[in-house]
Amino acid sequence: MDWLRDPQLHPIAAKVEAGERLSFEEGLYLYQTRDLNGLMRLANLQKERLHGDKVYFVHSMRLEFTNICYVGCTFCAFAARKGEERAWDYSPAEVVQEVGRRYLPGITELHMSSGHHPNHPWEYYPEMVRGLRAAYPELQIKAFTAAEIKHLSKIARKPTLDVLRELQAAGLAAMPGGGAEIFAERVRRAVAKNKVKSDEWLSIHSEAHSLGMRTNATMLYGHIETLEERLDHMDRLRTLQDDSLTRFGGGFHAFIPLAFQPMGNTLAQNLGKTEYTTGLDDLRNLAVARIYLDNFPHIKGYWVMIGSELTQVSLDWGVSDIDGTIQEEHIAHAAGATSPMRLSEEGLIRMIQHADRLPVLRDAYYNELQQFPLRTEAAD
Ligand code: V47
Repeated sequence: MDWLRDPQLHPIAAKVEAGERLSFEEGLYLYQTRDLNGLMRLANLQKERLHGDKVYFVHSMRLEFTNICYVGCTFCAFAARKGEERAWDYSPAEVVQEVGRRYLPGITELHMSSGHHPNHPWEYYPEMVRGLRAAYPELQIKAFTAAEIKHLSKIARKPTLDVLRELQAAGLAAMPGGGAEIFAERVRRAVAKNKVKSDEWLSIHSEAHSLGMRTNATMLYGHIETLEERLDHMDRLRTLQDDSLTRFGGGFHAFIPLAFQPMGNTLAQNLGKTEYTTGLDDLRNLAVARIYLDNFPHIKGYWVMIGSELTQVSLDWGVSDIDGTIQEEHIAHAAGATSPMRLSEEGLIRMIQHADRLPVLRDAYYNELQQFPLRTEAAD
């Protein structure tokens, strides 16, 4: 451990090397240490213990079937009111058409998350999933955040567990991790007061896990939250993941920190904030997550929000998954994301190879579909 410059990291490093769990205070210290190189190496140790040189990506398509939303989260620049010129709202048949417009052979994951539309009847949702499964049986549908599931349960006047069961029967494969924001109630009240509560978000994921569905978890950081609140968020997820692993044999696939995009939303305006998160804040956050969330298979570096260059660097900071090709994305781009709308499969492979890692194409269930070689001397 002579590579650690911060002596206070020594007991923490000893635990990481022994595969032991960190306490809350130890996790918090990872946010405070100035030995960033030491932090990076600890996160990489943990990542390599789980996955060796492998880095996963997916050939994917994103679709937001409506941006109409009545919730009013202050960080959101995506939502529109009904009747606004920039509002869109696809019928189930139009959703199938839109998928057709964006379709490329080889895409396996269809990731959908959208606004809380005030008027669609409950039947709209299972009909959409069934229509997609019939038209594109090769697509695995990862859709509906826990916030949307809560919204559907109100519309359907059914418990969230029944909503999940019926969507699963219609063909829903997995749930994305959106809508988590920050669980700490102080922050949630300020940024997402009309949306699913923290305990509800967690219990809906627990219900999905009980049905054998795998889900993801996100954390929206870089606005008004403290470092304790970031770690508290991860701590609640670690506890739920323990429970799901014990009771259902599986739970979350990936944790995805979402860097706050500061354009076109009232939260940024009220804070007078125009800066994006800094690169080292993004990297530190990923590293802390990799070390603290010892029961999560993957930490995802989300190139849409932190850019593809930093995502490539993040492969040394604990990241083992870089999401996918995406095709078209509107939530982050509405809020000022400067990344491209899509990346090619070749681009993702090259990004991983040039970090001297092994690219692995996965599907929405994290089945390994194909491995690509490590970079050779001759590769560009
Ligand atoms: O739920 C909204 C967030 C989420 C902003 O599960 C913002 O694999 C930053 O959940 N700045 C949607 N974030 C995206 C999402 C996601 C992304 C990638 C992978 C997965 C997965 C899930 O985006 C929303 C909200 O938390 N968001 N506005 C903003 N201004």
